Amino acid sequence: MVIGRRLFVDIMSDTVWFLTSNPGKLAEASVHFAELGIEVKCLEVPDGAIVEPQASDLESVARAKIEQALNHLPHDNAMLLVEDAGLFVTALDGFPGVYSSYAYDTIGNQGVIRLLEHLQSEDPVRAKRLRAASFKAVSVLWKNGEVLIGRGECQGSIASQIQGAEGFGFDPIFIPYDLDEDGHPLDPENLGSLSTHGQTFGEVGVEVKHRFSHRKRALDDLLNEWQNQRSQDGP
Ligand code: ITT
Repeated sequence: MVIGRRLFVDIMSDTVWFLTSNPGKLAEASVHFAELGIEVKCLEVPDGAIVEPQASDLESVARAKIEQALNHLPHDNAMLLVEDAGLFVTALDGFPGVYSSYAYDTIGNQGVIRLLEHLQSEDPVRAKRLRAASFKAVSVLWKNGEVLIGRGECQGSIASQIQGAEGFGFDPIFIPYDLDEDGHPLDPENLGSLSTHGQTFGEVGVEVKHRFSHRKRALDDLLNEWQNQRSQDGP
């Protein structure tokens, strides 16, 4: 569902404060909100002010961060955005998942590739299935005490080597599955109307990544959620 700018501005002020230490996430959220005429600013907090809990799901982490960040908003009507994301590799039972930051900082992209070294095939479709993974994101938006939650996923596979220097984090090892014209991911044996043609997110750049992105999907889901609530509440 496309949310029009007027409807969006109706619920939003023209600035969203994003609590993140990751400039790549900030840049991607900015692309999304710019389409709606909304500016995204980074919410600066003192060092150590936010403690990321060790939780078993992305939503709990994002909610805990919202609670802690509220005190740092510039004014009472400000809107706060928090997002927690991770890479879930099927053959590793979803690892690194909620441990993605830790895994990225310790074993890095090369380490993930090493963990999947034994999963190879001459057949490219089978190789993609063996190395299947998805990015998941949960976005939480706080506005005047109301909390909206959106979830997004991007399915794909892990490349056999690091490719590209665009983006951030696991982008250089993640190849998204093609999408059909409705934006749904296709099985790897099918060609879609939207494709990176085997390139990783690290090769295609932020604008192309955005069209597949778990981050964009989570934000779209959040806004749809808000609209559903509004229609249930009535005029
Ligand atoms: P925050 O301050 O917003 O928490 P972060 O970098 O810790 O920033 P996450 O916890 O959401 O962000 O992400 C966990 C890890 O997954 C981290 O190493 C990210 O670089 C990586 N990651 C998240 N989204 C990604 C994406 O879209 N592309 C590549 N890597 C991503």
